[in-house]
Amino acid sequence: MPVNNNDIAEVFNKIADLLEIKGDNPFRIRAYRDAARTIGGLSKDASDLTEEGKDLSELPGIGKDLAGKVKTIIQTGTHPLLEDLKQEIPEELSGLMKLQGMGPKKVAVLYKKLGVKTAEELRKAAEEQKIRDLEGFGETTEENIIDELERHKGEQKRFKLSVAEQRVKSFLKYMKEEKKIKSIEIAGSFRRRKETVGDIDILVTCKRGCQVMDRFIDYEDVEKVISKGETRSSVILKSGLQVDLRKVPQVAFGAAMHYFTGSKEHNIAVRKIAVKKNYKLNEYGVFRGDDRIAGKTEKEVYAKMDLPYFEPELRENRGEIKAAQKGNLPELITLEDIRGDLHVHTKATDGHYSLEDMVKAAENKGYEYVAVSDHSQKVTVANGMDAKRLRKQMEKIDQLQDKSKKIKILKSMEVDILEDGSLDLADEVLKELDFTVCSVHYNLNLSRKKQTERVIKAMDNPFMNILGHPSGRLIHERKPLDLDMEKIMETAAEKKVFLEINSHPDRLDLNDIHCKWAKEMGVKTAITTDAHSIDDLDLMRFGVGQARRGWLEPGDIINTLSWKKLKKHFKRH
Ligand code: DGT
Ligand code: CA
Ligand code: CA
Ligand code: ZN
Repeated sequence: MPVNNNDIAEVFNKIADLLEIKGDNPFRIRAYRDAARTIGGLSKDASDLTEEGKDLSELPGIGKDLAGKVKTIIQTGTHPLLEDLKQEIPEELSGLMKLQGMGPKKVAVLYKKLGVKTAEELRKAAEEQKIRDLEGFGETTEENIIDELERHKGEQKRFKLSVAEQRVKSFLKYMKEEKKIKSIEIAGSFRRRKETVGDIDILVTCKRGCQVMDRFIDYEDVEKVISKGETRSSVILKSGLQVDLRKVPQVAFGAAMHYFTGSKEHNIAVRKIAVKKNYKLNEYGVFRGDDRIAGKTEKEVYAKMDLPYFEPELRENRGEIKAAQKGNLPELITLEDIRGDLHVHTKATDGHYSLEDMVKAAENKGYEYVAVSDHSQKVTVANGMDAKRLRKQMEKIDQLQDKSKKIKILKSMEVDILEDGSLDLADEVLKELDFTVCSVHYNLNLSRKKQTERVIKAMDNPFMNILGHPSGRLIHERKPLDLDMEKIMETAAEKKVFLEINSHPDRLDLNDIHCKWAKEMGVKTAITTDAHSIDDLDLMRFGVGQARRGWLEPGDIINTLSWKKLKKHFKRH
């Protein structure tokens, strides 16, 4: 099967997990994690790159040794090192490490003392109160474990949009080689750009004699065929992702797209309108009696309901139908509206590329501006910048700006919000920047009252411009900070602080609901990538998707403005 970047990253992460449980050298573990991140973040498949003869050891964090390992993984789907480690340590333990509060040390103790390997065994041990007496644990830890397991129930089967996107890309490429397929489109939550997807729904129309279902189940990446029929088949890919394929006649393609794009709640709301008009609406079309009066395109289906076309991201039954009936549907932001990236890291802290490389890459994307926003000291990166190093970076930016005529390089920093709500650097140096992104990176477990006060206090500082990844959550990995978001947004509106929509597919923070709230509360947002590498600059599409799900229009997003206009918004003092 085609080994894609996520597969490779997964092997490296698993190696790192198992080494960590073993208590191996932290630098070695770090090297595997960095490699996983580099490969996982590439916009081209590593297997294609090697085929083209590119030397992978030129990638940041990938030396000769790791490049060799990548090759082995591409060829075999795994690596002997991982297989050896699995002999020593049950690989399921790496799954347990994903639970909040469960580090490698704890997992190792649970395994050694209680033989716990799986989530089920962990739950049992916690419920039988066997964990509280282990060294380094306690009653609270035991209760937290049960809460965590509850929280993860059901969600484990969902896939991050970015992961699904990679699988879908390879799959579509494969299917499109069949020339008798007329059209092939993705529906479901994937089309609605939901941050995680349960499965992938695909619709095809075919010319006569097309063996589309045979081709579908013959795909190399298929692990298991759940069902195969004339018009519908379902498979599970090796990654565990389910794909449903439906063959529909051309005349019903729009109706089927409408039905299978969902959401279910949106469909039900539209069907209610159909019923009122004495029509029948289903995946085959709109019917008056036995006559199909619409079905070829989604637009004509909606038109029969006296509704306009809805962008898929709006179809969540969150008021879109009422808004449309009043003629108030938003004109959603698109990727093309974005004029620059306001959150980019370089090698000076934890990025993988130099200032020059990142600026050049942003310029190649056609951006008007790019902001260099490396970390301040307090965050847990080893080499966060103090005032002296920041000033040095500003000098470097000035020099580079002299040579770069096409792009404006903005001086910024991702400044830590300290526990007491003060910022990690003094105003004297912050005021020399064009603007700041300020984020919470540690002390994540404060009470709602304290955490909210912390962020609000930070907004008092006139040099704070953007609140970085406001909720702090990591999808499937870390729950959001306990924050009174309404209060945060009220304050942000009042103080003219902007909220970030961080496009990283693990973050997507603000989430869709909060994006919509922000707009309703008069808060503007910045869609950024938080890029740590050149390829990360392409993550913008995920943030734009999230913003669209939150009904945001170009006017709601500050980095659709020219620098000349944007500049004024950053002057709070
Ligand atoms: P997912 O896969 O959980 O991320 O979410 P979806 O929205 O892709 O849901 P899925 O795959 O179960 O079904 C695809 C679409 O099919 C769904 O968005 C709407 C439509 N659909 C499924 N079941 C029903 C139903 O019972 N009633 C209606 N009206 N539509 C349904
Ligand atoms: Ca689905
Ligand atoms: Ca489905
Ligand atoms: Zn950052």
